[in-house]
Formats: sequence, C-alpha cells, structure tokens
Amino acid sequence: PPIIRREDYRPFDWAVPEVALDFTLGLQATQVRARLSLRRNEGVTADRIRLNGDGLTPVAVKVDGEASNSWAMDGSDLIIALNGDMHEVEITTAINPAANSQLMGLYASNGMLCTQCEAEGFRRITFFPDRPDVLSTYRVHMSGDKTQFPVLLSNGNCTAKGEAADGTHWAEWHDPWPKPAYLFALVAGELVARHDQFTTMNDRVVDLGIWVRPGDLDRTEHAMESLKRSMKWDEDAFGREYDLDLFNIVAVSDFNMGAMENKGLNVFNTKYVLADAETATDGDYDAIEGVIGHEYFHNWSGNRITCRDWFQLSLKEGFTVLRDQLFSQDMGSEPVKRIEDVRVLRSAQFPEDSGPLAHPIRPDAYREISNFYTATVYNKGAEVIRMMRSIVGPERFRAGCDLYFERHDGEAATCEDFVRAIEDGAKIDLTLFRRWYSQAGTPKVTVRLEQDGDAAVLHLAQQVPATPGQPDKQPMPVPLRIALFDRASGTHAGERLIVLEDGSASFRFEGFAERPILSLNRGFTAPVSIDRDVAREDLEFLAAHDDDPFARYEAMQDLVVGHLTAAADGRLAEGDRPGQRAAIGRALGGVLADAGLDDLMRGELMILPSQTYLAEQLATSDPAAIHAEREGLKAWLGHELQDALLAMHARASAVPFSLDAEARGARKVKTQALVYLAAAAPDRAAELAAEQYDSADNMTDRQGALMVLTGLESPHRTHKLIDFYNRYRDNPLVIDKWFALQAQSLHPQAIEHVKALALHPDFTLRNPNRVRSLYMAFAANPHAFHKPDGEGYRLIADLILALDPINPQTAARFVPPLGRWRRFDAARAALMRGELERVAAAEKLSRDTFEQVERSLG
Ligand code: DPP
Ligand code: ZN
Repeated sequence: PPIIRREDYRPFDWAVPEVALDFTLGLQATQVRARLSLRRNEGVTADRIRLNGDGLTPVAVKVDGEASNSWAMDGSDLIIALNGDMHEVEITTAINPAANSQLMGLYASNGMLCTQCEAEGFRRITFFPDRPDVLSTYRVHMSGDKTQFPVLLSNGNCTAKGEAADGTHWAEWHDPWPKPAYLFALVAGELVARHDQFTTMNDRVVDLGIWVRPGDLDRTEHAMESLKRSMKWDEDAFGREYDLDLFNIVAVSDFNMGAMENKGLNVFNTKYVLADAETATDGDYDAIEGVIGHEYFHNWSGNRITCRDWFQLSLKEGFTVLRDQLFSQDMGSEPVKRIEDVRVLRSAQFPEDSGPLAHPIRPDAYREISNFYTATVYNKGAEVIRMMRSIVGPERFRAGCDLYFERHDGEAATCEDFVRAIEDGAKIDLTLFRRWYSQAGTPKVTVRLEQDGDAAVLHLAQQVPATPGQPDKQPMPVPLRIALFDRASGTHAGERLIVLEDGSASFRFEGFAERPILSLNRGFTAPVSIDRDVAREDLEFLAAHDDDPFARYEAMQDLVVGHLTAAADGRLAEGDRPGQRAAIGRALGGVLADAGLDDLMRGELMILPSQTYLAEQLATSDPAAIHAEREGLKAWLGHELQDALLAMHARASAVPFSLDAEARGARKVKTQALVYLAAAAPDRAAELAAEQYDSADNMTDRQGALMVLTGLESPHRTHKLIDFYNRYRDNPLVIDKWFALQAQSLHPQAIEHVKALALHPDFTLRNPNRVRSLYMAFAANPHAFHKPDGEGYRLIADLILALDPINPQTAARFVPPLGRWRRFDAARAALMRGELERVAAAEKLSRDTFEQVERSLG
C-alpha cells in the first residue's frame, strides 16, 4: 500500500456542487445511482476525472445523459474522460450490505441498513472524489420494502415521501449545507423514536429524534436530555446555533467507532445512547453525555468547517474533544472531569507518544487514515488547544474561536488556519507554539527549586524526546500554572501562569524566608511529564492541603508513583519501604477523613495510578513486578485503613439511589473501598461485595461489586457471574460488561477465562463492541496479557489474524499492545516481537493491520 504524504496535497481538479443519490434498498442487494454535477476548476486542464472506489464495479456510466464507455478502472478507482468544463455524470453501482463485515460504507446491522463513511467509506457506496475538501449539497431518494424498512432517514430535511403499490415506499431528503462525502448518512429499518424539540437562541424550533430499536425507547431519556443540554451549551459557551430544522440520532449495535457526526443524522454506537439505572453505570451516563455533546459540537467544528485533508483531522477532533471536555466540566464536577481526562491522556496517549506509533497531532504521512484516529490526534490535540486557552484566558480564546468560525465557515480548513485565527482573534503570537502541531513526543520538564537569599528561584528545562522519523526536536512553549506555598503559614499568595518558552529558563520569586513548597502544573496546564526531586513531606503537604484539586490529586499520585516505580525497579532499599508506605497511608487516610471533600473527588483521590502509567515511568519494566508491588501496596493500605474503609462502605451504602452528585459520589467511594478491602481481607470483602451485588438497585453498584468479586477466589464469584449473565442475557451492552469484567479481572486465571469466553455462544468477531469487551479488556490487563510464557501475546496475535479479514479497522486496533515490546524485559520483548512477525507473515493483510505491524516492528 502506498504512503500518502501531507506535503503532496493538491486541490481536486473538479468541483462537485450537487450530488443526487438514488437508493433501491435491499439487505443483500442495494442499487445506487449517483448523479454528480461537475465543474472543472479554474486553471485546470485535466480531460478526465478520477473517482475513488473500494470494492465497486460500475453497472452503468452515463455522461451528460448518454451511456458512456469512455471510462476505465485504475485499480479500484474509476477514471472517466471528460473534455468540457461542466458535466453531469451518472454512475450505477450494486452493493451487498449484508456481506459488509468491515462496517464501512453501507452495511446491514440487525436487519437494518446504515452507513459509516468517515474517513473513506463513501467510496464503498459509489464512485466519488472521496476527500474532505470536495463539498456538495446532497439530494437523496431511497425506496425499499415498507415492512422491512419502515423508517427511511438521511441528512438534512425530509422533502417528500410516498408509497408504491408493490409494498415499497420511498422518501426524499435534502441537505442544504454543502458537505464532504464522509458526512453522508442513510439509515433504513424498523426504528422507533423519542421526539422532543429545542428552541434555539434565535427562536428557531428544531425537531429532535433519537431512533432506536423497538424495546429500547425507555432507555433514551438521558441521551435526549444530553442532546438538549449540548445544544444550549454550544450557544452559551461558543455562540453556536444549530442550523437545520431537524436533528436525528440513530443507535446502531454494530459500529466501529463511538459515534459519527453526519450532518443532521448522527449515527451512534448503542453504547453511547442507551441508559437506565438498571443497566448503565454512572460512568456510562457520563460517557453518553460526553459523546452526544462531542458529535453535536462537530456540527460547527467539523461540519460547517471541515478538514482540507485527513492530515488535518485534529482540526476538528482535537478542538471538538476540548469542547466536549469543557461541556462535561460545566455539567458536572470540573476538577473530577479534568482528572479523568488527564488519566485517559496518560494511560492511552503518553504510551502512544513514547512508542513506535508516535506521531504529531498533525501527522505527516499515513498508509491508512483509520489508523490515525488516535489518542494523539484526539486527546493530545485537545490538550494543545487547551494550552492556547490557558495562555490567553477564556475570553480571548473565545474571540479567537469566533474569528475562526467567521473566517472559515463553509470551508475545508487546516490546522494552520485555526492557529492563525486564534493568533488574530486572541492577539497572541503562536510562532513557536506551532511546534506542538509538528513534533511528536511528550516533553519532559525538569524542575529544580532553589533558595537564593529571600527569593525562591525556579529552574525549568525541557527536553522533547526523539520519536520515529523525528530524531531532533526543538523546545516548545510550555504553560505551567504554579503556586508557591509558604512553609510557615501553609498558604500561597495566589497562583500564576509561567510559560517556559525555551529549552530552559529560571523564574525568581521574592519574599520567601525559607524554600517554599511548589505546586506545579496546576490543572494540568501542559501535557508534559515532570521530573523533579521533591521531598515526600512536601508531597504529603500538597496531597493534604493543595487548594487546586488537580494538584492535590497529582501530589497523591506522585507519592505512590515514586514509591511503586522504585520498588518495582529494584531501587527501593527494603529499609525505606515502611516509611514510604506509611507516608502514603497517612495521605490516603487524610483523604478518607477529610470532611471538606465531596465523595466524587474523594473517589478520584483514592484511585491508585494505573499499571500502564507506572510502566510508562520506567525505560523497561517487568509487569509482574509492578503488579506485585501495586497489589502489595493496596493490600497494605486496605489493612492499615480497614476500619475507615469499612465505615465508608457502610456510610455510602446508606445513601439512596439518585443521579445527583452526592449519590454518585457515594457509589464511587463504596466500590473503591471494596477494591482496597479485597486486597487486604478477601473473604470479608467477598461477603460485602456479594451483599452489595444483591441489594443493588442500579448498575454502578452491581457492576462494582461484581468487578471486585471477579478478581477473588470465592463461591460468590461463580454465583454472581451466573446471576448477572442470566439477569441480562437479552441486553448486549450489559453482556459486554460481563465479558469485560472477566477479561480485566485480577483473578490469576484470567487468561484461561478469556480463552473459555472466546468459545462462549455469545461471543462473535462480527460485533466490535463484543470483540473489544473481551480482547481490549484483556490486552489492558497486564498481569494476564504479559504472562511470562507469552500466551497472552499469542492470543492477541491470533485475534488479529482472525479478525483482519472480517473487520480490518478493528483488528488493527489490537496491534499497539504488542507494539510496545521495546519497553519490556528482553524475554517478553522477544515474545511480543515474535507475535508481530507472525502477523506480518500472514499471506494477506489489510492495509490497516499491515501499516500498524510495519511501524511496530520498524
Ligand atoms: N465519529 C468520530 C468522532 O466523532 C470520527 N469523526 O470522533
Ligand atoms: Zn469527533
């Protein structure tokens, strides 16, 4: 497969102002007639047009109304000879949606038809210039069997519908907003809707519909409320108003991604729509709100302004992730949301940035764009824009965004366009800051605080590590919010933002008789790793007293990370262990007892750094050692704080169910308490968890209890797993949880459980949610995945090989866990590499998997 390069971008020769699509729908056979109006762009002399296809053969081609044979296939693309400036071409194709297991293009899911076109799925429906900088208005006509496809949806507004005598019916849709093909959508099937309305800031009434399969309707209320909140928030926070009379969301159970922002017709994975207290956790509720917001916000950051080419993906994704993060911060607890987002960044993006798949948020080259829908493009992309916002402040940032929307509305834009709009609108020079777009790798900032007479001097130095294809890096502006706590009073005189512009800099702070305590990167203003020598007493102080909740969490984490990495790396003198554990115990005890904390925040502070994040701190790591140390600490803490944890569990259990912050917080600390108790006193914890399971009136408590039980050797484990399965056997999303809990469990036999579950009648490679629930959960379970004999690696490689012919996009997502081989001990590294080589040797690999394996071995 060829390498596509950003520097090779050229505009397309032709404009396609209008597209008319006519679908004759059938599950096994759908006919598509596409009529494209074409206008040759100024200064272009081309006498032909290249239309992308993927697995298509033209049934008929017409040019200007006449059957034509001046066309030829070039690979999978269709080339049509055209000698004038304006033409109309009409192409007929026939496709088989039921055979489409890739879930890209038009496919069948549970008897309904739906589409996924981002990034390059439209070319699986018809021949088209399938690139985001070709914008067209679409008119869609579809007809199909009335009983099989009672509901017919597409983008924009429904302009006409009718019935035929032969049992078919039809509908016509028109989307007045020019859009790239990746935003096209069509859905046909037996669906029911929750309807509502939203009145915009300019008093326009928008009809809202959330479409699901019959039987799922009573689980759509939260999604609808989330949608209305999103629409209101985008008006309030960004001044963005919705621009059609209709906004539809359809939930589909077979879906590669989370959801898709098609204009006026979002298509969602059911996972991000369906919720009620009985079947969805508090985390699920939050995720639904966040994803509904995300896709809705794309209407401006993605649809009204789209991307010029796929290298600019972060233009819409980084910005939209930031927008959904800010939305969720405003809807719930701001600090808790910030901590969660940083945790995701550190466990998913930092490893990507330090491994073979590292790439800048605006990549320079790809073979398969699906492989670049990454934590780097999305989450680091959001952090980069958040930094701009932190530097200029929210008001000036808003002015920059306003200018961006005004300047580029209706265009296919670039990341550079965005940066320039922020520069001009927020009045700031971002010349050096642009390096964040071109350089991969997580910068490391080294920090030293020195006392000089009555002043504290802060020395900062940064280093951006080498990444594949980028051996030498330049320094990037790093904004750090800081506060200096006076040792005597335990307070600080206000926080400030400093920006490390260069490789190194020193900052002097007058008026400190003795060295203050430094609180750094408050709110996580910069996505960097920090290297500093800080006294444990200072961390203990910050963990107990820092007024910035994120910094408080960070101090708590640092305390644990310092201890566990040293211990797992064999650098901890045994004599130091008790003192370090005691310090952590005091800090955690303080968190349990602190009446000033709400439980949602307390729950965050109780979560130990993940094994992945711990491993990330070491050049090479032994997962078994990290696991043993982390579990050992957990057991020690659970034992040491047993009374407080039991009391907390009892207190939280008495809080009745509701969706308010207090009750959610109670549920969070309740299960966290069990997690520690399970490590310290497994029998007692199993009893408590079984009780929690039985008395649960909501999924958060029930899943939490089952999660703890799944890791234990207890008769309750078996009973509750069986009960859970039987209770929810008809609900695929809950059965996904059942698979995932077992695959990610602390149980020593987890790998055997995974092997057995792969043979379970409910397991299938055809449903991405199910595949992820078993195998992603497993690949993220270090003690099982990294078994020293390499069996975990073999399982994942086998999965990749089996899944690749069915669904390459999802298969390729399983390569990164193996691709981390350089970061493990020599024996594991060899085994992991061996499995990658086995995959590479397969006779026929998709472009997706080929690229990821190639980069991982390279
Ligand atoms: N649907 C994916 C998202 O919203 C890709 N655009 O992020
Ligand atoms: Zn998105």
